[in-house]
Amino acid sequence: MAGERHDNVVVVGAGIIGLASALLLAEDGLNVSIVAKDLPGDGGLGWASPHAGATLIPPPEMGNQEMAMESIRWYRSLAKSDPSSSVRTVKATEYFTDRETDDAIWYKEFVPKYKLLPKGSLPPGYKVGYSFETCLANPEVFLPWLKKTLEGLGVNFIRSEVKSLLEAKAMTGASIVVNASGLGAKTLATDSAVVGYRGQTMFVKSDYNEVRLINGHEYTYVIPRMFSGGVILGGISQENNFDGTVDTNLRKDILRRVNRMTGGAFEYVNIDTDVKDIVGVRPGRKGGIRVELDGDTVHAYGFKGAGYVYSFGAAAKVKRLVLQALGKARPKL
Ligand SMILES: Cc1cc2nc3c(=O)[nH]c(=O)nc-3n(C[C@H](O)[C@H](O)[C@H](O)COP(=O)(O)OP(=O)(O)OC[C@H]3O[C@@H](n4cnc5c(N)ncnc54)[C@H](O)[C@@H]3O)c2cc1C
Ligand SMILES: *[C@@H]1O[C@H](CO)[C@@H](O)[C@H](O)[C@H]1NC(C)=O
Ligand SMILES: CC(=O)N[C@H]1CO[C@H](CO)[C@@H](O)[C@@H]1O
Repeated sequence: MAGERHDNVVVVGAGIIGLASALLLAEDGLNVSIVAKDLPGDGGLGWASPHAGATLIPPPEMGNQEMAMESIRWYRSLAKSDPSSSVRTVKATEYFTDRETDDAIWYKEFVPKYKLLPKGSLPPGYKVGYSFETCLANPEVFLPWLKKTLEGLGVNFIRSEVKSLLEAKAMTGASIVVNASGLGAKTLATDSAVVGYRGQTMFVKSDYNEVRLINGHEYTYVIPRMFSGGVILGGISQENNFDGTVDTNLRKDILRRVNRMTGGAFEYVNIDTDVKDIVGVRPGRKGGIRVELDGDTVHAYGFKGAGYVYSFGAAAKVKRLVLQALGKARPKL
């Protein structure tokens, strides 16, 4: 253990990034508190994490590849050690309508069971498709599982909306603060590059048990939801739209796209009676993910549509930076 129990760290935010960071810090022996206005078990538009799919398909063009791989390895191991967390390995098929080859797909070398699909087998209009094995979680189970695990490690949860990171430090007597506030970073870190991307999906009953996704100018997916008897159908990404009301017209559009992708697997769905809508805003940042040490603050935000993909890799980096900051802060004997 590199940390010592008397080293106090406060994490602002109880989304997947704050929880993952808190877990790795607490496992390292640090005294961790979490201060957040939204906590596992809550819904609402104040945060993104409960509304996610949540599957681990890396954005093909984004950087931070080590971070994604480290995270996927962590989920893979949890899927084996504790299935009650809702984390599972799953077959995923990814399609593109706007690229000709899989040449630029960096993770084809990393993910197990990668297989390029013959062009002739693809749905009409699709140019590239491949399948591989990855992981998924049901946030409604996984976030409370993380909270319980953290409480078991002595992590203290405080429900509070703070006006500054300094306030969170003062509240807990912490020497280091982790900024994992998602869209809150816009005000807390006075970062005007923080941007919200509205998503809308729908839950439907189904025993469909694999992930399918179009990841290009069209954003369409099916993601199984463990322990719920159904799947999430999506989606959409609307920049700087914070509208929490359901756009009922989108249901029909999503269902049409999903049926095209799956060869009509969801034709039985009646959009007026069979769906439960989900709306959430993804916390993005122009310029990409920020995991950075800044004095006695470790920033960890800007994960947009891939917070689960990067979570435990980001948390590992947060931990390294916290230990680095503590090393600096410790008096030299
Ligand atoms: C429809 C949809 C589908 C998605 N699908 C996927 C997917 O399949 N795979 C994937 O990897 N990602 C997916 N995402 C993205 C993912 O949900 C986000 O990237 C992730 O949840 C971001 O986590 P976070 O911890 O940074 O922020 P959040 O989950 O937004 O958490 C922010 C935390 O900070 C707290 N906070 C903010 N301001 C303050 C303040 N002033 N004081 C105290 N607390 C504060 C909040 O209360 C909350 O606890 C999806 C998102 C949506 C909306
Ligand atoms: C952990 O930190 C809290 C303050 O957030 C403090 O009350 C508690 O005594 C600390 N525990 C240990 C073991 O140092
Ligand atoms: C307490 C603290 O260190 N807060 C910092 C959070 O991040 C912003 C932006 O980098 C800083 O301005 C704050 O000082």
